[in-house]
Amino acid sequence: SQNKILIKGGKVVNGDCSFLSDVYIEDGVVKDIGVNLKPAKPEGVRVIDASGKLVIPGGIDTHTHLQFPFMGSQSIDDFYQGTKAAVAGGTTMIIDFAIPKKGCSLIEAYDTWRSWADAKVCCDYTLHVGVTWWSDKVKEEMGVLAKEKGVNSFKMFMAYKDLYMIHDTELYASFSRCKELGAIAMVHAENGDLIAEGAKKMLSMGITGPEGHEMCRPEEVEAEATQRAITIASLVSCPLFVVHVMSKSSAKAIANARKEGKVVFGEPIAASLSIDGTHYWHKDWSHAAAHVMGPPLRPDPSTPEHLMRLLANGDLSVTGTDNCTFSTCQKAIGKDDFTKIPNGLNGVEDRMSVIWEKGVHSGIMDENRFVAVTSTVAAKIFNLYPRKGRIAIGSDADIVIWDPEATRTISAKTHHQAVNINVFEGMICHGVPLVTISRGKVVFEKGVLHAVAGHGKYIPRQPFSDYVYKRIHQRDQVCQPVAVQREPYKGEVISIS
Ligand code: DUC
Ligand code: ZN
Ligand code: ZN
Ligand code: ZN
Repeated sequence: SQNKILIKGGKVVNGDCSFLSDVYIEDGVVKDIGVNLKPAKPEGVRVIDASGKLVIPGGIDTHTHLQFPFMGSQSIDDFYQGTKAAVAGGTTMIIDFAIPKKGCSLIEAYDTWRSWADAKVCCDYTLHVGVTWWSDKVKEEMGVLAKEKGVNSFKMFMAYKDLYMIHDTELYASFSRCKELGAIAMVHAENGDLIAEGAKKMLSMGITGPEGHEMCRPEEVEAEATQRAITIASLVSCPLFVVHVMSKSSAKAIANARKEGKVVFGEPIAASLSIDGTHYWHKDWSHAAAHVMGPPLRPDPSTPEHLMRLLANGDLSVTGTDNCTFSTCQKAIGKDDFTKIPNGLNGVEDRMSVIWEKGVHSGIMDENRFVAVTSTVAAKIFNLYPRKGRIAIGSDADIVIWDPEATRTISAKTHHQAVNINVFEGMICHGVPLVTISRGKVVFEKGVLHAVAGHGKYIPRQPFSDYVYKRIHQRDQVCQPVAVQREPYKGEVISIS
């Protein structure tokens, strides 16, 4: 099959600049960039005309849960369906989460997720690993994962009591360990104790529908946990990544921390940037339930545009989706009790178009910031750059030919995902992927998928020094605290027992 491709006449758009140029690809890698490129041996070279179009680094979705066993179900888009949908939408890399149950081995979770994903993925992927409990063994396993398995990001849950939640002591220990290993700490920032109390209260008031899901955990519950995570990370000087930023108040905590020079990154998701939480009050239960995710979308209708503006100005850094899809019949376990509805919604296919429409077409950000927030900054934070996240000589040929003016209407009837509902249903988006190239192969073209299970590869990542995280964040060095040198106390010690 085709391993030499010449993309002619397009505008190359990177996270920091755009220029008219051809791009020549061979054996999965960008070999040359320049005007009027002529391959030395033109035979066997496929030429793709990109005139009038943008040539962008493939999207990196920093947050998916494919075939995730969760809340008595398993998310319905598996690593094949999910990555097939990804490439149809212009995303060429996903970062999923290997999440052990409390008391279980992190390395076993990592191996399990690898065994699910490796044979199925249609594009490259890598894994964050969850820290859902704490012990010496967990600490040691984090070291093995970082040093031998290419994992430089660990996710801690401040919610999902009894299932994944850890408390401040364990957060402090796990953040310290991340710091030691040159890894980044990620948090699901919501106060799980307060959610449990709020849920009990809603149910006791007879509120059992999806609206209870939002009302039991208003945005201050997200903001409080976000602020607490920032405080803990700051005490141990660990870089922090706040996943799925859903609210103005959580975003504000992140923006403030960044202004103080703290290394904190915020990840709004496709859904929080484009739709609001009023759907939880929809009369059709299946419609309302389709939007149930943790943390919830916010009812304040000005939230999506607000988050988009913060993303444009650099207060927020990257975009994921939290793609974790459950069909209506899976969600229906919770038809009489919102606390049992499996949490999660779609996005892996639609993120790029949704952000183009709501971010670029609407005039909030330019094409370079679009590439930065959909690909480049993620590649930098997770140490994949410039292999990923940039069109440059030597980079992986994960490339999308993007039509900024064409439109498509998002619908569950035409999407490539397994799930039966699409939370972006009916949204008309400017910005359409025409051709998606993964590892130098055309995997999607003019609406037709050529994706092959197992084509993608696991991409290991190396730890970073502090300095690099600081550079990414443009942070100055902070002073290390030092103990006061003093005479030991020799007097009497009185204690009561
Ligand atoms: N939130 C979701 O909605 N789904 C998966 C896990 C999570 O934190
Ligand atoms: Zn989460
Ligand atoms: Zn609705
Ligand atoms: Zn998630």
